[in-house]
Amino acid sequence: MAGRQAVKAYLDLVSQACRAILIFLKDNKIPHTVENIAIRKGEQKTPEFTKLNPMQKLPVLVDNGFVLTESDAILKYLATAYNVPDHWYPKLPEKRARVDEYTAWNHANTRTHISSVFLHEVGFDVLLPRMGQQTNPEKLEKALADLDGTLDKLENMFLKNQAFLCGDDISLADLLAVCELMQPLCGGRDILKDRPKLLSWRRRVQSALSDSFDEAHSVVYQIREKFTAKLSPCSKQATL
Ligand SMILES: N[C@@H](CCC(=O)N[C@@H](CS)C(=O)NCC(=O)O)C(=O)O
Repeated sequence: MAGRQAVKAYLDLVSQACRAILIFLKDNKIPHTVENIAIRKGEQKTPEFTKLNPMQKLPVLVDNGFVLTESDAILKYLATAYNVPDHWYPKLPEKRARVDEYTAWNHANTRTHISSVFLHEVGFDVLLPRMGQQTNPEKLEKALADLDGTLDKLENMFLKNQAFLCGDDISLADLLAVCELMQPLCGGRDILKDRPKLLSWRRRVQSALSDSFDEAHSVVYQIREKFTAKLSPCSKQATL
């Protein structure tokens, strides 16, 4: 848009929600700059960042002085304020409502259970030691069982026999979901490996997003390498 400044996104790509924002910006060629805020260093708690977002959380978007938090709101704002293809957040009320239906459900279901798996497998020890909690195998088992129920619903209630979660084309629902479902890969865990239907869906989403998907997830692949190398007995011998 003529005369409009590039939007500024405050992100840490370890966060699933932040990756979704970056992919959306890149895929839709929305002019943007990224301010990296490292959660593991507590940079979201500095006085300067707290002024921007008193909740001390990422992501945050600033567009011409308009400050917005919450990934769901940010994605819907960008899809509405910028000229992006309609499939992301369709204007037709019923189609739009399907996307809203998933994104409302996402927070208390996919996101909650994925975060729990990630934190109890990798997050507390490797990335967030300053939170003072430790990974807990029992809590991990419980989180995995809860996640299994969520994946059943994702498959049977949302995806059904469609190509994408809300129909024939990719939408914000797929973007938020796929970034969540990639998170346990940080610990070397592919939670979709025994779910062929969801695996095919992920492949479709990945190819619809092309390079922006892998660029945003490169940090996940790096953490996975470090984490699995740490667990492997061969790598232990190699470092002895
Ligand atoms: N509902 C918010 C969640 C925000 C959130 O919890 N962000 C995490 C990263 S995924 C964060 O900034 N955590 C830092 C902290 O809790 O100190 C959204 O979707 O944007």
